[in-house]
Amino acid sequence: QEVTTYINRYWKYSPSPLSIRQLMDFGRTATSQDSYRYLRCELPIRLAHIMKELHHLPNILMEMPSVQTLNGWYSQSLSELIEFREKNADNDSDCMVDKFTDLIHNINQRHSTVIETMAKGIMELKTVVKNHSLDHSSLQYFLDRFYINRTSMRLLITQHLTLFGDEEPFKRHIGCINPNCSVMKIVESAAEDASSLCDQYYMAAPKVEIEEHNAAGNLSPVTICYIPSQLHYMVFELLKNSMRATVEKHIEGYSELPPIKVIITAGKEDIVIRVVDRGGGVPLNKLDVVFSYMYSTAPDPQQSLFDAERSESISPMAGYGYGLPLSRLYARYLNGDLKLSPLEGYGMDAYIYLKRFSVNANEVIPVFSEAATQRYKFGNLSGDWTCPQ
Ligand code: W6P
Repeated sequence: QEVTTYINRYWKYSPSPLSIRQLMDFGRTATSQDSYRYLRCELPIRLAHIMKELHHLPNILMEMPSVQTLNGWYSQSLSELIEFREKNADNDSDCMVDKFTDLIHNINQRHSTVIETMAKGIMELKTVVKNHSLDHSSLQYFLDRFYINRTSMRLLITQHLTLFGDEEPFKRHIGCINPNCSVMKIVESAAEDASSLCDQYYMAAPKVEIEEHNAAGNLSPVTICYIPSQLHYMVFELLKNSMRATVEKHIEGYSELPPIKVIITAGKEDIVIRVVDRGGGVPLNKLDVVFSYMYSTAPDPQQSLFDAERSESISPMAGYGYGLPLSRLYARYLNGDLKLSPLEGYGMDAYIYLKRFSVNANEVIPVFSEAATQRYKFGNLSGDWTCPQ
């Protein structure tokens, strides 16, 4: 089919990941034509890479109605981008740029419910393969890559739309990037949001105590050049989980809820946000479940809104949904990480690692290659260690 030809043609090019620094410089100096020239190449390349991967999924997953729907959206968007590009190969006129801006605005709209739709596909899959004959780790591997790819494309498109389109930019922001984002302010507002949600659910919420240590000078607040909406999403998610665990563990106690302690640190390379709770933790060997899409226990993934970019983004208090795995992807997407260290029976230490300097906050995006194919063919190779139970 036509789309397959397109995929194979654009898959031959490697994606060009940017750093937050580059995105910012670009946002400050580039014209709408520059942006248009970059995106009309880069978007089809990133799309082709993830579609190639989508087509390597086990047939059983591809056959799920929701995954078919998704595949249709991706095919449509890739075709639109490539046909636009090939019709207007050397045409940089303002009118072309405007048409392109409309096109990617529509693409962003078309893909706005991708996460919910894929979650629905996984639910459909679970009703078909009852006994988990599907390799869980391959699915996890794919979804992590699929969602990072989507995040990356949405960021590029949103940057273009806020810089050159009708989308209203924030004051002092470069597109969705705040070059001087106060980590303390983000943590405070995430704590407020989590507290009020927790309060609605349980009529109680633990206090959040926040401390800050800046190795570059104890008096200066820790700031970072980052996408505030993504940072808020990650901190909110950790705090929500800590609050839920704390309230549920101490629900029958008459003593006060132990507070959640947050410490913000800045070193030479890293900014770390540590969230410490006394919510009882989890056993180390159940940690994977907390990050699993397949074993997600949230009530109904369709009901919740997932995107960090959406201001109304609300996720349910109950169960492990997609919040933690998606938060970890946001951290990893910009070359950071999110880690959990449980103290079973006692509580959890959670860490968000961020690159302090925007030159190091590079996009980390999937590339479809031989290595990825192997991963799907053979699953997670095992057999070189014994398996303790
Ligand atoms: C707990 C258990 C848990 C899971 C995920 C995140 C935070 C926490 N805290 O006690």
